[in-house]
Amino acid sequence: MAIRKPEIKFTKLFINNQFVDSISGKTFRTINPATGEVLASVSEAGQADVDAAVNAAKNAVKYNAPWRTMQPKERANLMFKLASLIERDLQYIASLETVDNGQPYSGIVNDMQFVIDVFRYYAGWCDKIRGSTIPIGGDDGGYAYTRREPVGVVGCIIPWNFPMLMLSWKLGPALAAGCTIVLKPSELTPLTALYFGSLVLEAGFPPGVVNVVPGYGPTAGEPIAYHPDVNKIAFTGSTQVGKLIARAAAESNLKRVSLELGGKSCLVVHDTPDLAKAAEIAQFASFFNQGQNCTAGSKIFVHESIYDEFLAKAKELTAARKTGDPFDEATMHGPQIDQKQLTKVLDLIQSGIDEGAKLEVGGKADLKEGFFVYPTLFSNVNQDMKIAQEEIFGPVQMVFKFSNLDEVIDQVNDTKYGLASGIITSQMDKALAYVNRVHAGSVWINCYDNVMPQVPFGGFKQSGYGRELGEESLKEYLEVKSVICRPVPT
Ligand code: TXE
Repeated sequence: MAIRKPEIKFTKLFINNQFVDSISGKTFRTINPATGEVLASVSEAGQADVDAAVNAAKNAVKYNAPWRTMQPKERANLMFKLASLIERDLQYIASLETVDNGQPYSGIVNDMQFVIDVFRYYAGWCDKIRGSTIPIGGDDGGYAYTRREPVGVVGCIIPWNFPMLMLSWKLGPALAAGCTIVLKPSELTPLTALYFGSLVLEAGFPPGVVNVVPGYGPTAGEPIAYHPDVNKIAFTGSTQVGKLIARAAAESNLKRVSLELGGKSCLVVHDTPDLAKAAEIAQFASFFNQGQNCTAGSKIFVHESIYDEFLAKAKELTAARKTGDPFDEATMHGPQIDQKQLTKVLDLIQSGIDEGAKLEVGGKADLKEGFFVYPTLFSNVNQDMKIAQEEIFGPVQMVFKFSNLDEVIDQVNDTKYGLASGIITSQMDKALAYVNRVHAGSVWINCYDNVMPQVPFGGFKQSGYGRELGEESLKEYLEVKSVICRPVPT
């Protein structure tokens, strides 16, 4: 059962398996976006705390440290244990995330199940990471082989839109690979990552394997990105900060980098025997987590033969999305994360109106309390408008009319991003042509946002590089060492 006022048990930094105050003694406040109420004051990490966390992580990944010398199955057992502890506390963690993040509780419960699945999926990989033997010719029995070794200390910098999910997408493969972690959760949602620290301790991970340092981007994130002893950064966030991370890596120690950044994704509704179902898929694409989703399919291209009927259904569904208390079971739509995001979304909506798009539903905020923006629907949107080009990261759906699939693919690709895309059609030739031509890391046919632990996820173009999830993601946390072995010289 949901807990409306979950007790906040951990607010200090988690370094070397201990909860500690920040060295500066500074704290920052985290707020419930549904009410504006201050939830807690959390220790704020700075350079000195990051140094301490990196040092702990560096010691924990040394060749003779317990984490490096244990059997892969022991590493797997720790990860399975961690997954079971998250499962044990699912309702508490989901409640904590609901108050800190604002997504409706039911959605967060689904996220937590996904988190558990991710840790179990990667726990299964621990004893399956292997190299290869490679023939090198000759008659002396010499051979070459490769080893896959942990990349070392991984700095994970994650956003606020799916706090625990983003944590698991990085820590799952990184821990399976044998790396150690310095995690910086978003300053807007630090609470579940700190609770997670307590579960790491309870599960029995050696000290220093996982460290959690909440704080701000420039003062806690940047020191991680520039740190000479961090071997890799796994980042999810804005394209703007992604570029800063890439620069920091280049200017420091050429640490490895994987970036999961913004998007501007489209769903094409070409033809369908069930228009209501297609409209529901489009609702999920645009409005899931209040549109605060890097894969948000905010642009819906609908074939002219079904456009009028689709738009009518989209209006009805958008207007019916119940907005309000994230703990209410009927709620489909919670608040934006903070005032800054609310203002950004409202400004973009206003730009759409000013540039001549037709506002069909919503378009305004509920200013009573919290950061609520009503689900918003536009038609008559032009490709050149700001709302059609920029990532809104808010609850805005745009419905476009098209007549021919070739012309729509050019419009779908007309963006600096390339994260995700979808098509609804009963004609497989159309779907496959779409898959072939679209520039996106994930393409969904007759579904949207269908993400699972075993399937890689990531972007083309300025949506980033590297992949999360699946076997693919493990490679981001492993170095390949080539060994050439010849007989003893006689
Ligand atoms: O992101 P930031 P913000 C997009 C979305 C949103 C916009 C701004 O369009 O409206 O970005 O959101 C840390 N060095 N996405 O400002 O700043 C920061 O503390 C190191 C899409 O919240 O990128 C946080 O932990 N780290 C995205 C993380 O980066 C720094 C999810 C993300 O924050 C830093 C979130 C620095 N200089 C926003 N500055 C997605 N891909 O899902 C900030 N950070």
